[in-house]
Amino acid sequence: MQAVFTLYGWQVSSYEPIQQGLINSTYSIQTSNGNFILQSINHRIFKSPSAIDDNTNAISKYLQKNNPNYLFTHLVPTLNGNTLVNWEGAYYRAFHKIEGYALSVLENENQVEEAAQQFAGFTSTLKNFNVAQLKDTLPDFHNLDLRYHQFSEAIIKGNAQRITDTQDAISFLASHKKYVDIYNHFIEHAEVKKRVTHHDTKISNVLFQKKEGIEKAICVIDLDTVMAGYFISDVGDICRTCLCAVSEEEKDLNKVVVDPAKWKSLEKGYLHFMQDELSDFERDHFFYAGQFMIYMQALRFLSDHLNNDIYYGAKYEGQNLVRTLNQIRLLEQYNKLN
Ligand code: GN1
Ligand code: MG
Repeated sequence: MQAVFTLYGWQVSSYEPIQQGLINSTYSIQTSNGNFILQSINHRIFKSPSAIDDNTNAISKYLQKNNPNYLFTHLVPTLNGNTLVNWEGAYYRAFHKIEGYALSVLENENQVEEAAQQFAGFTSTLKNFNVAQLKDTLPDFHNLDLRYHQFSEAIIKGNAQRITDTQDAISFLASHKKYVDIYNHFIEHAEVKKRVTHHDTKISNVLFQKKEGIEKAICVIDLDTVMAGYFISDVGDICRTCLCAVSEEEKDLNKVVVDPAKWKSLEKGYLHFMQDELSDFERDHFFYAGQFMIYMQALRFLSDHLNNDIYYGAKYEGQNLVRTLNQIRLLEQYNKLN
């Protein structure tokens, strides 16, 4: 890693890994010229790191011109002016460290409203940015039709023992296929628009700051999956990760409970910036957004469990099944809001 530091011209005093996300590896770097975040991109998943780099730079350029006060994780170039580094087969990029903290679960409604507002603010700030300019960093990432197809394959070709052991979860997901039909109908509708979409609005991707006792969300991070997309992706992942006091890792399903007050705050926070943007048809799918994302995540976790954890990996045997059962429970609880 020392060689990478040299490319940036950093005199590093200390650095440590930070637990951020399931996919990339992230480090906090302290140097004599400031603090940085260095991240290596998981090249097995993101086949085109340069697409991520191009997207981040295109948005960065747009914001510097049109909205320079918007707090954004602009990329830091190397001494040679590159914002993407390929070193011994690994890809790195760096950001200035923004002071703040991320949360893995939210404790109160104010935090939910703040987080939802930040994600909505991101899309609405970029409403005049030409979304067609963005590259697909993960093609078909939130294509529910495809995710269902992958699940259908996993329940045939996957680990036979695991398939036998998860019949209840498999049946549950198969019996809720209507969410796929709604998705297919939704994306074909004339009133549905593609916008700059974050596609990973889980709660740990918002930074918070506390000033004079007041907690505020200050910016969104983790922009690898920013692509053209539908608002249901972003609203959905906020629902998935903000409404419940425990995360997707929780094994005790009795703790997976959805808080109706947090739902109200989410809606208020998101619509604060997006109310005028959404069409009536889109607005009618606000609640569906949560079903869409929780269901898709359950499909993805179970498919991965059946495929021997090739995508997400597992720190312990059955971790992706734990996540699946958690998400199924979350979906059941979420549906009680309606
Ligand atoms: C992954 O790596 P991370 O935590 O940012 C995944 C998301 C899932 C999430 C579940 C590229 O995000 O889609 O919602 O895990 N990202 C990718 O925790 O697959
Ligand atoms: Mg991510």
